[in-house]
Amino acid sequence: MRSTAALFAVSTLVSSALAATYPLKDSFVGQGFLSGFSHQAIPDPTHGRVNYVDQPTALAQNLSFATDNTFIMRADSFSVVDPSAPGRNSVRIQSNNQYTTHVSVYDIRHMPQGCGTWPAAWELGQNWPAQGEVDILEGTNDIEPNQSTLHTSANCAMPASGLAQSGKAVTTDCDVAANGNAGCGVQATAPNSYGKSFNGAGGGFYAMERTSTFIKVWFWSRNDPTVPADVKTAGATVNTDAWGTPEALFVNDQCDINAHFGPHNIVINLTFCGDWAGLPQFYNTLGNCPGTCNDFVNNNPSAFNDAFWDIAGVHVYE
Ligand SMILES: *[C@@H]1O[C@H](CO)[C@@H](O)[C@H](O)[C@H]1NC(C)=O
Ligand SMILES: *[C@@H]1O[C@H](CO)[C@@H](O)[C@H](O)[C@H]1NC(C)=O
Ligand SMILES: CC(=O)N[C@H]1CO[C@H](CO)[C@@H](O)[C@@H]1O
Repeated sequence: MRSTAALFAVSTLVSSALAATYPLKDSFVGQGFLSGFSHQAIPDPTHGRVNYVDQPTALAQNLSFATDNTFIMRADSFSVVDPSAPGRNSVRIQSNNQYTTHVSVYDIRHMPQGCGTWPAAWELGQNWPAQGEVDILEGTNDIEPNQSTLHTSANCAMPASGLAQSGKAVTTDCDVAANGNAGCGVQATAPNSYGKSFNGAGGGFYAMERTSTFIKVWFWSRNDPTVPADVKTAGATVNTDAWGTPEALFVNDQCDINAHFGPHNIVINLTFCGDWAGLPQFYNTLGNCPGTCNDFVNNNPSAFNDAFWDIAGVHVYE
């Protein structure tokens, strides 16, 4: 009995250690974003005041800019937009590869800020909402929280409390048809996790681990002494067991994760106004922004000087 128990304990340890160690699959750095991702010149389904441009246009207007170690993508900050035009020029990129069980690490130096901005780093399937959506970093109008959210088809929910996460569950039904597509969201409590505070600290690291039984999101500010070494410097593997309590934990108690999440592409975008950022309670009240969102975006190009992503790298382990 004793030796069986000991053997069992050893094999459990070994398999859980293996389960949390992932080898590097794709590393996107600098010009790698021009070949590993596609610029998507598509309309915003959430009705943003945006005109996403294709890669040649983005490069010609310097809205996308790549060197060996930097990728920048941003809003047009030099044009007044005609009210009859679709919106302010901006960039949306989507990874060419898809991932199921994986870890993605986002090393971000600067995220878009300013009134009317709605930036997001997220992952989703080609068939929405059947294949699900994981919003890793998303917000509007410089309002600091910092929220991670799942959006799914019916019958997927999260417990309201009792999870091993440092953030706070704000909504629990992940079904896009419930609560006006609020999804199941967790607000971060970490300082500097969004907007001006994030940028003031030199940005930081977001990481997401997705398995068939859970989804976790972590955040570390740039100079946080607890940034794990394998997050700070991308290497051959990551070991998520050593990363501590995640900001957000989504579990499969009331949600069959395999059934609600298909193969995902990584998407990084910046839209303006629309169904979230443009609502008066977010734009005017919480965001403290003037007038109406669409007018502001049309008429104030220089207000978008800081509406850019500066990405040091996105690393995917599988
Ligand atoms: C851009 O990001 C926001 C936030 O996730 C999203 O709601 C919106 O639909 C996106 N726009 C496009 C075209 O993907
Ligand atoms: C394009 O943007 C980069 C990064 O902001 C900047 O360093 C560079 O000078 C810009 N190039 C031009 C031609 O404006
Ligand atoms: C830095 C920051 O704004 N953190 C916020 C994250 O979200 C929580 C919950 O809403 C806020 O209390 C924090 O201020």
